[in-house]
Amino acid sequence: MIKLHHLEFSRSSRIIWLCEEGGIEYEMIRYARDPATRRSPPELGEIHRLAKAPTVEVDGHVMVESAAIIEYLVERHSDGALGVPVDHPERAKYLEWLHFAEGTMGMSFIITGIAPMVGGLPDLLGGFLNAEVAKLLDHLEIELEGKDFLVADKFTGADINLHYMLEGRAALGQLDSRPNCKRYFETLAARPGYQKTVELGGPVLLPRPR
Ligand SMILES: N[C@@H](CCC(=O)N[C@@H](CS)C(=O)NCC(=O)O)C(=O)O
Repeated sequence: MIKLHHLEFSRSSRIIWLCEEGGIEYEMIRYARDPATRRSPPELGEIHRLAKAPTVEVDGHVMVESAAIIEYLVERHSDGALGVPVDHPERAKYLEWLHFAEGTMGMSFIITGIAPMVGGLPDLLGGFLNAEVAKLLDHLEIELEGKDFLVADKFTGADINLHYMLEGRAALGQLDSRPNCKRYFETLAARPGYQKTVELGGPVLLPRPR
């Protein structure tokens, strides 16, 4: 049985969602964020020195890094339905999107998502990162034209990984001018698996200060 270390308001919601939709049995251990620093608590650091969420104990390993965890659990602990087989014509595209969320998207999306909560960004850096976010969302908007899912005409782990990155964008109203991104975000959020995730793990985003 997999042990999922879940931090409230965090990326580890992705793994709840994956397990719920992929029929993967898991035990969840919950952690609260430090109310002042918003960091993970020291107890999570006892499981893995980075104290990051998600952290998963599986097959004798302690794994961090959402995309790696998704790939491993889909291949080793499910029937593979949430992945794309190695010989599928869209396998390369699946891997690209699975890793895109934390790779190319991660830095600008996370920093501009946190910025309003910590007093904003200096103009030069804000300008650079906001332009980057706009470019990446425009790219996604084109990719999603006429599609319900990123790849292979089905819901996959790549959708789960990317959806987390859109949570902050939706909260900032940045999907409103991008109909394909908005439709995609809302359609995935309406899935029973996502609803169950929020029910079990709580809201995905930290509440925003008023
Ligand atoms: N690239 C990693 C990022 C992991 C990460 O930064 N997780 C955040 C939660 S969203 C975290 O653990 N923050 C608490 C902390 O670092 O103290 C992944 O995709 O799993």
